[in-house]
Amino acid sequence: MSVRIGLTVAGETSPIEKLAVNTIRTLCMDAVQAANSGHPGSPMGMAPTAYVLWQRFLRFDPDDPIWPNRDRFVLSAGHASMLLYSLLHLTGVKAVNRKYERLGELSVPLEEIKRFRQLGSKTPGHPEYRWTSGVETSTGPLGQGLANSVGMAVASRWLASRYNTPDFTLFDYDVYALCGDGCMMEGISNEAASLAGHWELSKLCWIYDSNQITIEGHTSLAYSDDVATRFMGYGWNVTRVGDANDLEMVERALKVFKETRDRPTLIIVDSHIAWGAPNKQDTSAAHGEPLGEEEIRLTKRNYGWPEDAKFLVPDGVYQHFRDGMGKRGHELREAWFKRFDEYKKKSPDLADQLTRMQRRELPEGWDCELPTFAPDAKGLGTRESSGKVLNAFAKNVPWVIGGAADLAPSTKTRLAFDGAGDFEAGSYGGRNFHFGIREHAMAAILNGLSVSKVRPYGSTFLVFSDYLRPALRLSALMEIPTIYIFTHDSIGVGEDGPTHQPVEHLASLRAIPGLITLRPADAAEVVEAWKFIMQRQHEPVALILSRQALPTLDRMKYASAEGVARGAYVLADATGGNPQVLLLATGSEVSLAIDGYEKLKAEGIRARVVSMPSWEVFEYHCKHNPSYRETVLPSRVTARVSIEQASTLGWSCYVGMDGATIGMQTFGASAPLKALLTKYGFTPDAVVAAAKDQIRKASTR
Ligand SMILES: Cc1ncc(C[n+]2csc(CCOP(=O)(O)OP(=O)(O)O)c2C)c(N)n1
Ligand SMILES: [Mg+2]
Repeated sequence: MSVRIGLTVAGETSPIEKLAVNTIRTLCMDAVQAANSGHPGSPMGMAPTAYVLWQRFLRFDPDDPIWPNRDRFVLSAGHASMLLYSLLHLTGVKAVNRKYERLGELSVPLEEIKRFRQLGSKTPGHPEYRWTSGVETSTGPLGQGLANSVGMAVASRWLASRYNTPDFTLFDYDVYALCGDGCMMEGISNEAASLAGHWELSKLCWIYDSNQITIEGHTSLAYSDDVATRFMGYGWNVTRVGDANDLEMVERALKVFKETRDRPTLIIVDSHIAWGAPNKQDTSAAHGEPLGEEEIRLTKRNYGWPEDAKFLVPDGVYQHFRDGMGKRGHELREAWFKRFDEYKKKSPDLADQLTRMQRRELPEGWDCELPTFAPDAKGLGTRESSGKVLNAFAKNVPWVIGGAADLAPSTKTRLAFDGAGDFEAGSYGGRNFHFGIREHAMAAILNGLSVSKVRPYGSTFLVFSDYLRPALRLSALMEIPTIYIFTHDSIGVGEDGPTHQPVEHLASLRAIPGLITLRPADAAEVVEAWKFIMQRQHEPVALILSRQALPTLDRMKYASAEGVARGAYVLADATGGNPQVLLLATGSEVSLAIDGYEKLKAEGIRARVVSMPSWEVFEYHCKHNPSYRETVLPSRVTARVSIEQASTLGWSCYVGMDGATIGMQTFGASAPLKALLTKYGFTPDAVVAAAKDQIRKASTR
């Protein structure tokens, strides 16, 4: 086949390269047209850049897309998903299943490109982690991928620092992220870039598709940043490719990245959206809709492509990718595994850690040093007990790493044992991270760490979970076990007032599918909560902790905290197990429920206290043990009271439409906690009154 104009190249470009680039372009155009939905413009503009990166640089073995030392490619501009799918297809990336087993079949066969955006296809609208092998992280919400890539680049450094030995370099992978104007505008990318610069993450390269077009039109509508200067200010190395079609210029820029050892690199690529489309190039019309049959024909004519051919992969193109990226990746992977075999012999302990980490398994005896807490009426904040528990097991799980958005002294998340250290520029083995006041980037970086198979946690006040919610949502969507520690979990914060008192946050976190929220009641429940969390392989958890001290309950008198693993359990029961009223509570309100229970008991009223640290875990447990719900919440007992210092949204599910909910209907206020508890009705007397009222009403139902 003859190629008339494939690329306006300055240097010599072989016909097969032009053919390969235009195959990427035309697959994208055809798939979007067939789906009658999608984003053709950016893939058409960036195909040459992506081609050079994949074919000439990326160290990626298509036969093993989860090889630990592979370079990562993140498509932060997730709407350009067809670009990634085309690359996965043309390079022959193979599928792995959920158990990390290699299946031998293509991750994205041509039929799946033809089924772009259809139900159940491997080519959903935006790239989805754990669904399409070779997709390193789910992207689409702009900016997230960029911040994820920082997490991956952190992991590259951290793993190198911890696991490379003088004889063996196991980790030295690079992380590339491709982004557009949208990613650049989003706040999260600014936070993430700032951290990447601060940490001097030289293994990180962002490639900016500067086509100056977004949905509403030219970027000048809303954007006049001098991006290069901005990134230089962050401490990045900035380089520019003045013509996205110039393969050699792209190569030179990537070489500059490879040679830069002390800072991350931003490559600004001046590109044209929908390059080659005679009527749509450089217009926002090419951003998010099919080009149209006629425009596609004209564009293909421009490319020297058969005008009516669809989903055409010309002879030689697959082979070309096999000879380039495929061969390079395969050889590197083989050599790596050979090296790893030797490494296993010399450093069996470290090798064992890496193997477990990859499979999300825990070391033997990881929990052997967990503390126990004696009954104590004064007790301690669950943030305090959590800090102790975290330190006790993190010692034995070397890849548990994390930090806070400048709140570690308050969230109690610092790892304080010998050798924990701080992650810093040039000292990359530390386990404590200082994310600064950047909650959103913190969470997305945690996700980048999670997909790199270390076990990360991050912390802030519960009220600021809103600042990172988009990334937390993606943890759940990606089914990765990122751990969020949210302290200062209610009006219990007291004097800091309503700006710092979460109200609606619990309800809104519970609304995220797949996220486990856990709000332990005392130190014993904290221990059990952490045991549960650490065994998660695919679910993120929001651990909700109090600032204020909570009594450590006497577990000889009340039930064992092991019930946490069932999400809800009977903590204190009526004599004979025949309650008149159920008191349901979580976290700091469980001891209040107990106080109410004791008062009721003294009056001869039979109450049951159900501690309910996790709705999600309870639901999951009941699904698999259907009788358990009835054991805990007998349906014949309709007198029910829920007690939680938060929005009552959702509690009717457990107390019924006629049940009582003691919670927050408004924002809180600034005052000492005692005054707030009285003002908002969190007193034993209020619990007793509600319980009696419920019993009375139930008798008339
Ligand atoms: C956080 C977020 N906000 C909004 C959107 C919707 N959206 C998708 S693409 C896009 C414009 C992106 O422009 P650019 O990155 O320049 O992509 P291009 O048009 O060049 O392909 C917007 C607003 C989104 N995906 N994520
Ligand atoms: Mg753009």
